[in-house]
Amino acid sequence: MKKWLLTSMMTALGFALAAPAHAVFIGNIQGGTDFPQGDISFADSVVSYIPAGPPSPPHRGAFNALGLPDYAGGNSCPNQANCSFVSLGGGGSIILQFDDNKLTGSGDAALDIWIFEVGPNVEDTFVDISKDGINWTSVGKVFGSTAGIDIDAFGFTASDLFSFVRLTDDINEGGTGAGGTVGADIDAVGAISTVRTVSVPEPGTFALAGIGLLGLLSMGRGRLRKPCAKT
Ligand SMILES: [Ca+2]
Ligand SMILES: [Ca+2]
Ligand SMILES: [Ca+2]
Ligand SMILES: [Ca+2]
Repeated sequence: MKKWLLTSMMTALGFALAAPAHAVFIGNIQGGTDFPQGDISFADSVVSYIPAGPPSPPHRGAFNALGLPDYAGGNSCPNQANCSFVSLGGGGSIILQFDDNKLTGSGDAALDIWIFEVGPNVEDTFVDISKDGINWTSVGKVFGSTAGIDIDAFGFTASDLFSFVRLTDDINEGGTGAGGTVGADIDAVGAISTVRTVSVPEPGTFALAGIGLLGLLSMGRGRLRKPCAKT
């Protein structure tokens, strides 16, 4: 069976494909770190965004904190679509969710989560994590720029699975006055220690995939069957 066909069928049936075998360095022009699980490590959706201040409209695109870091040095964005970060404002906050992965501890003092805070001003950000989006635990703060936190230091282990991260600008640090990018500026959030999660297809999807698989196998058999020798 062709490899692409097998891959497509495995994906349709909800199997996880093998994770990268080695850590991949991922960062922006201000820094980064190795992410053993690659691209999936990053936050996938915005739960809430409560800017304070607030920053100017081009710097209020909460979606700019999702996915891979992409800050390249532009500090005054023309609009949200052409911006790489979201500004929280003095004391503002954002809650991000991991959809295809979960943040975990590492079982040691290695850093587990990395916050990409960007721009010329170093702006401290409080970090809280949650398994259910309701109960939160503070894991301290990052002191601006791109930086990581070891969540094992707060009593967690590799068996703790977190889906939510809340970032809150420290109103007593960094720029607090008026300005388009007041408060911490978030480009991306990545889970260094992470597990891949696999969505479970609906029962109907399994049935359809199974029928499709049987059909493909019978087609393959038909093509491979040797023609009967003429008598
Ligand atoms: Ca992800
Ligand atoms: Ca750790
Ligand atoms: Ca700022
Ligand atoms: Ca970004």
